[in-house]
Amino acid sequence: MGESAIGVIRVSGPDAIATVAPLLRSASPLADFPSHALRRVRVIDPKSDELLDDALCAVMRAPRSSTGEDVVELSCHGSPAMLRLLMLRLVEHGARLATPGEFTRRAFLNGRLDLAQAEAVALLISARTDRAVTLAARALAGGLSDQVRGVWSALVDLIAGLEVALDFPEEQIGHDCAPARATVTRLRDEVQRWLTSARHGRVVHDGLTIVLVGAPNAGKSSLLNALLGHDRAIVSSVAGTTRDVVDGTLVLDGVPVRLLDTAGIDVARDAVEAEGIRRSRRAMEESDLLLVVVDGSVPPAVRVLAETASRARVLVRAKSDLPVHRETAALLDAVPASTVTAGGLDALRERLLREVEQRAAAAGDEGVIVASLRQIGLLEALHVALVASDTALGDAPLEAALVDLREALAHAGAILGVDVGDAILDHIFATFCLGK
Ligand SMILES: Nc1nc2c(ncn2[C@@H]2O[C@H](COP(=O)(O)OP(=O)(O)O)[C@@H](O)[C@H]2O)c(=O)[nH]1
Ligand SMILES: [Mg+2]
Repeated sequence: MGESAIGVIRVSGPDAIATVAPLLRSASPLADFPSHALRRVRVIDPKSDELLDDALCAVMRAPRSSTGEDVVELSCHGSPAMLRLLMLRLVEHGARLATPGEFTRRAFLNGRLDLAQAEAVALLISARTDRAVTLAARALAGGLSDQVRGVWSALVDLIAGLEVALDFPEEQIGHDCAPARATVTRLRDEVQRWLTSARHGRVVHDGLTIVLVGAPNAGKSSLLNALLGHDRAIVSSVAGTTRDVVDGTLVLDGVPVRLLDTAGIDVARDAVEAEGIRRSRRAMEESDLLLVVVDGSVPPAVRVLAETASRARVLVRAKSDLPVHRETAALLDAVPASTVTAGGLDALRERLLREVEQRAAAAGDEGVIVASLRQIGLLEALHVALVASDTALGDAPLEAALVDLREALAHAGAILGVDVGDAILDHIFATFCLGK
């Protein structure tokens, strides 16, 4: 809590109106307020009858509220002391503090949002770039839910059909696995596509970490400053100037990219430098991409090149304004750049942009979805179950395929937060009226 223009207190539950009413003085009683309309109220301390604030109040009646319950929202002035006093009085009148995420949880339990949408609320709040906001807003509007619900109902149809074929063989319904298998193959490929795009979406939301590595004095700190557009790291001709990890963030193609400057990974000359090098190595391990900086005016840093060879990396031949050393010039895939003349910096930014696109897909890509880690885990499990169902429908007995299909259904249902047992039964009895 901090000082702000407005501080909103939200009370939700069947007794919300009765709980808030004793704190308000208004032209008509709170219980008579029309739903979804703002009214000016005076807020008082019911203990002392002292005036506390001049505020706006809205009543949103169940079930047409964000939680599906009666909700009262007070927009007060943003004084932490006054808001704390109001909260205290509300608790004395029967309210309790909400647990983290409780409003969204109630919205889910009361059927206002499915689980995928409820999780999108958290993604929207934590989005750091325009692009991450767009993806989360799409998920909140039900983008992922609609897609998963499509798979879910296709699976219910399939399972229901196959169950009936198994349970009532005398009805001569029979079963031909070929159409069922074609459907499962289609679903499997569809889920595979979502997984790819959800992984892209995750990168858009979480961002990427790029670590600058290279020998001392190679020009790493100068490059960090040039890429960030301001002096973040200290640049000096004294090797070993940068001892701790320094970072800055830039946005490439709507993706937050964290750039880390390190001490480098050369042999340490003292204890502090050794610690710096240890931190550089840890940063390298946790990064998505290495920006390997090689001083073009001296023989190549063999050690650095060897140590980073197996990692995703972009090579930069720094100090390209100076005469190139013969051996370093042989590093053909290195992007030449100079922080003195700014030559090559645009090409380097372009190159980084392509690396980001590879991991996050290009901005404006309609297909990208953002999902929580839980949802990605479930999509992976759903995909595995669909692959198994697909194989089982090809050669295993129908019972075996049904086990895999039910598992797939459970994973799809878990994404949406649906209880699947009853749904299948409902569907069987609704669409297959066998009169038995
Ligand atoms: N000529 C030239 N000198 C550079 C360039 N970039 C950095 N330097 C110099 O190289 C030295 C080391 O730079 P620094 O960024 O501190 O390297 P670091 O140790 O890898 O972080 C400093 O004296 C810089 O002024 C460049 O593009 N051209
Ligand atoms: Mg440095």
